[in-house]
Amino acid sequence: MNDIILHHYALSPFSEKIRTMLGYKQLAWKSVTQPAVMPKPDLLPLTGGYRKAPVMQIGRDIYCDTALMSRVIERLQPQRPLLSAPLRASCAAFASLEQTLFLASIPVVFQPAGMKVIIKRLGAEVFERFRQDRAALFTGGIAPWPNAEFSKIHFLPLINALDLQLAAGPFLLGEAPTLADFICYHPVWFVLSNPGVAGQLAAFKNLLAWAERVRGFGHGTPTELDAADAVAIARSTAQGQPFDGPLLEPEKFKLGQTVSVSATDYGCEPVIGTLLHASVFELAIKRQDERAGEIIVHFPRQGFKVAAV
Ligand SMILES: N[C@@H](CCC(=O)N[C@@H](CS)C(=O)NCC(=O)O)C(=O)O
Repeated sequence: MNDIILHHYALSPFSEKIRTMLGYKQLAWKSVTQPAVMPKPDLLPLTGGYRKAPVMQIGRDIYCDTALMSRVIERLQPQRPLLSAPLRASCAAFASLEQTLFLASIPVVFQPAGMKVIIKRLGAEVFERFRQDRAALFTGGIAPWPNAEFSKIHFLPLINALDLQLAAGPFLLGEAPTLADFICYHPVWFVLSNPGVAGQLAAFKNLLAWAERVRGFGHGTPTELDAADAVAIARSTAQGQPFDGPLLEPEKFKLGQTVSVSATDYGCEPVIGTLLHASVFELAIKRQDERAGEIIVHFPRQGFKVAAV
């Protein structure tokens, strides 16, 4: 099975980044709704511990982090390119802004008026679990839990810069969308999709028109898939996906060695397996899971660390 399977949940901004990219690429995909908080009993057998959303699956290959998913989507559907060579560094520059913009959007949404909407959507009990879950998510990594002060000094100045740049053209880097648009869209979507706080972006007319354009790409053609069926698909797929980029053995680690790979920012649960590939783009490890069978888990090289086990 070579279908794209996206493990995600409706409220997740990074998931919206990938859903919208799948829309722009006009792709069909399978949609698995995962919990917004731990435990995630049908996700962890696939990832081996990585718990963030979204996660992309193709057969027994599991892709963690939207930076890597974007590259895979571009490989699977090269038409309507998002990463053309002359704009690579510009997209990389936007990628380095992504976390600041995303983290700065959180306190905006979690102001009392926005929180009211979220509590209504999640229910008070899940919301309380959500709060505790997110406090745990931000322990052990280098990214601090974003507070109102962080948001104040970053969110509106960045939004204002995007708005000014969007006066020059329909998309951030010109006439056609690029990865930069999807990188910046999801934190804006997070605020705009919450009626309690959406009005705070009302003055940014170019940004609003652009967000409407990106929203118009839709989500492609998703079909619901049960989480347990996704695990069964992994188990029954023998064929693997290609690795991304030429081998570039990390200094201290040899292919075939048992390693742990973990994010460095937040949600840093280590995933342990045998190192299969290491390039400038990705780290891939093989692991064996009781339910899912032999799984290949892929991580971007940037933002992840490898340690010997
Ligand atoms: N760098 C990651 C960030 C993903 C991320 O922060 N996702 C949030 C949801 S939007 C998350 O995982 N929150 C905790 C959870 O859903 O369990 C990526 O690009 O995929």
